[in-house]
Amino acid sequence: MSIFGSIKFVDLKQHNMQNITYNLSDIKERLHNSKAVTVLTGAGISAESGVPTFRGNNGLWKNFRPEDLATPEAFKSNPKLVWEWYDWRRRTLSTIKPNPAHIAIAEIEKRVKEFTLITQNVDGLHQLAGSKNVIELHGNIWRVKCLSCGRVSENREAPIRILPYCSCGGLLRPAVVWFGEMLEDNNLMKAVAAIDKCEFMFVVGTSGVVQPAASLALRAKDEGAFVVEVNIERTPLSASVDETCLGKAGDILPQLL
Ligand code: BV8
Ligand code: ZN
Repeated sequence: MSIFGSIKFVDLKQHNMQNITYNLSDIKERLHNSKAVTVLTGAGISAESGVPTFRGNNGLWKNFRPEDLATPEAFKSNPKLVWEWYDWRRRTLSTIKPNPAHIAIAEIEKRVKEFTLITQNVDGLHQLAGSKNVIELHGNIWRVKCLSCGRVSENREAPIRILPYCSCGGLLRPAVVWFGEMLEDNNLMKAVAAIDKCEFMFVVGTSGVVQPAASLALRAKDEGAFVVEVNIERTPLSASVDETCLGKAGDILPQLL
């Protein structure tokens, strides 16, 4: 049975923890005393690099509905439109650099005994910033997968020929996880294992809408970790975490070093 079955999608309502307000120095102290740290990031951590988020007012989805583009059905019915959207994102990304938030997370990894970064982002900016132990829950926009032979390869062409084909003649798709698609089991297993053993977790720049990623934050809380959310606004996770630091990730995270 896939790991999926074992991930309980926790009902947010169960978690109406009172927010205990901690100041940054207390968070810093807890972080530095933690042996195992996990970070979950979403599109908000790349916002200050200039990558549009998914649900913000300049969000990627503003002009499209997720079901229009990021689904296997959409790709099947209109691969050209879906590739035009990904090509536009790849071209935007090819001029973009990691921001201080990405860099701070890569620095924290160097200072912590056991560190796991779980990202929902497909932009590869964490690796560019120097993060090593990265689980890309939703895949990576710079990898492509052949629909015929299944080969996954790196492809950094920007612009990419539309439509792109594999050397075997098969049509290529972005190697990302679309809505309605299963996450790769081993990614999810690694993420859950890291969550279950961590003492401290950051949840940075995610609206907490997409599952099963959002549930990972609640699972960490259930397993006794101290969970700190960093976001410019409150989210459905805010009522369940120990602390929500309201502000830009690029301002808050570097202060923890
Ligand atoms: C699946 C890749 C099994 C493609 C993406 C319950 C259980 C299981 C499934 C579901 C469920 N409920 C619903 C589902 C279905 C679905 C889902 O979650 N739907 C949502 C919309 C309700 N989930 C799935 O389909 C997943 N698969 O469950 O398979 C299965 C299959 C069939 C049937 C049953 C079960 C697959 C989901 C993966 C989808 N792929 N991306 C691509 O990128 O093109 S998701 C996409 O959304 C991105 O990865 C993105 O990262 C992710 C989440 O969004 P966020 O990262 O949170 O971004 P967002 O814009 O929403 O928020 C940004 C946040 O940053 C905001 O809060 C903002 O305030 C903040 N911010 C902005 N600036 C800053 C900042 N914070 C700090 N500093 C700043 N400067
Ligand atoms: Zn092929």
